[in-house]
Amino acid sequence: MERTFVMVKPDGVQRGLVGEVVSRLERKGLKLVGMKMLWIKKELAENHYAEHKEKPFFSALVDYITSGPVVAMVVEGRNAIKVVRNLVGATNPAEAAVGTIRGDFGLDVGRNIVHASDSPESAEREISLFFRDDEILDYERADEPWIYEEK
Ligand code: D4T
Repeated sequence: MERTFVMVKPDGVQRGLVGEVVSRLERKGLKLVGMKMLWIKKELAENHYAEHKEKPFFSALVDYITSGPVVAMVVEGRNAIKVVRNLVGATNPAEAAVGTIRGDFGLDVGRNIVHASDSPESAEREISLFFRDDEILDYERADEPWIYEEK
């Protein structure tokens, strides 16, 4: 099983899409093992997006992600990192496939609704930026035998 970090960004919260995003993850069979609402401070935003520090869109990106509350999640499942990236869709919602979250709900790369980790390294880094160990819960979902043929 793999864990990944997912976040409904301020535009997703303001547009009432939290339930839609969570629902798509749950219906896929992925398990929520951590969840919180928070208002990201500048320092955490700069840390989270450190890889983009030199990019021209960096300060707009930090302003956007700190502009309102977000919902942060840890999501678990087989191949969760890749599976969630596929559910989320391409970075630019205008180009994201129909059926993905960004493809169905967005138009602008600077308002792309949701974040998801893109590798095991970034998942580990991002989970530890947003969650303490005791905020991530270990439990079985009742439908797991109906989602996975083998454990
Ligand atoms: P995040 O990290 O937000 O899930 O998005 P992605 O993983 O899909 O994409 P990314 O890291 O390449 O970009 C991070 C973030 O920057 C915004 N962005 C990106 C932007 O505003 N203008 C741009 O030209 C690019 C490439 C969107 C996502």
